[in-house]
Amino acid sequence: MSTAEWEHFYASHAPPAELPEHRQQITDFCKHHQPNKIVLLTSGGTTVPLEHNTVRFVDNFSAGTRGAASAEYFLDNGYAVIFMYRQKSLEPFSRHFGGQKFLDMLEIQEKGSDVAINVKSNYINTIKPILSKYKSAHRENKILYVSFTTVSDYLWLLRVACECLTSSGANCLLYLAAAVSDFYVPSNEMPTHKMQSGEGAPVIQLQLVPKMLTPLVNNWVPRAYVVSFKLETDENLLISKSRHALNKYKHKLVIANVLQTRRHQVTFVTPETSFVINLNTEEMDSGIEIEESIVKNVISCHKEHIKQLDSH
Ligand code: 9Z3
Repeated sequence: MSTAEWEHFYASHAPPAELPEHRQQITDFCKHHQPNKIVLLTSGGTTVPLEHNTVRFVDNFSAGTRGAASAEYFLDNGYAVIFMYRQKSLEPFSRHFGGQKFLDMLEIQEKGSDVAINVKSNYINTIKPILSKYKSAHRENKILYVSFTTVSDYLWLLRVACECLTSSGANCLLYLAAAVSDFYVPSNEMPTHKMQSGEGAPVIQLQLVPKMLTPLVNNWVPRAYVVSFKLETDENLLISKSRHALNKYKHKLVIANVLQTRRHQVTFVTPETSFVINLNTEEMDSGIEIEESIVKNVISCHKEHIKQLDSH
């Protein structure tokens, strides 16, 4: 993908209205945390609108579980976290209480006209550690939430976040777990208004989204440690495609996973090696999450990267 194609994408897609505000927030956050380690973590899927006044869009499966869980483990390990996530996808901490779970944890106690709502005693030990981590991350300004919805919002926000992070140099880690659409409908080919069924079945021509990793690795954050994720449904393609990505984009680590087994198995692929991280049934049943090991291993790779850059 040439630079021209890449720039063409930005030139033909208006930035999201909130971008200047996000730029300010990210700049302030980076300044506040310098010279400590900081991770830009992307999470959740992107949409591809089919109309400018969007009624319909193409989406993908990602709920943002990987990203939201990983953010908590980065915080546990002392990183400041820029959590760049798909609006309404899972968020760190609150992910534990989604759907009816939270309501099930509460009980109403009434004594005359006094009403109290309490956490059921058998849930206190579950809620307390999560709540204390949430409170301290917020009190210490350790996490910044910035959201996107469409693939073009995502690409704008990613570039701006990288621009703000350049000054963090090797202390910056990029953990690109979002499931970003490979295809989109170019802005100038989209109808303004809702497509009308009376006009017959629409023929929609999708185009390739330019790969952002080339400018990101080479120009935007050249000293950062960049980790991308590779998702396949055919296990036979997983390692070869990850190696291909490393060769093409020249970053340091691809975490490869298969859709069906992603909760309990991933493969770390570096230019020289590859190794598998696995959870067994017992570990899964006891509530251990694979993101804990993923983050631990990524952090030790990042440490090594900083050491190498410092010695040059
Ligand atoms: C991943 O592979 C993530 O691990 C998942 C996590 C999206 C599978 P969930 O959100 O799932 O926990 O449900 N993310 C990257 C997927 C991706 O689109 N990668 C591109 C590719 O495979 C490269 S950027 O080509």
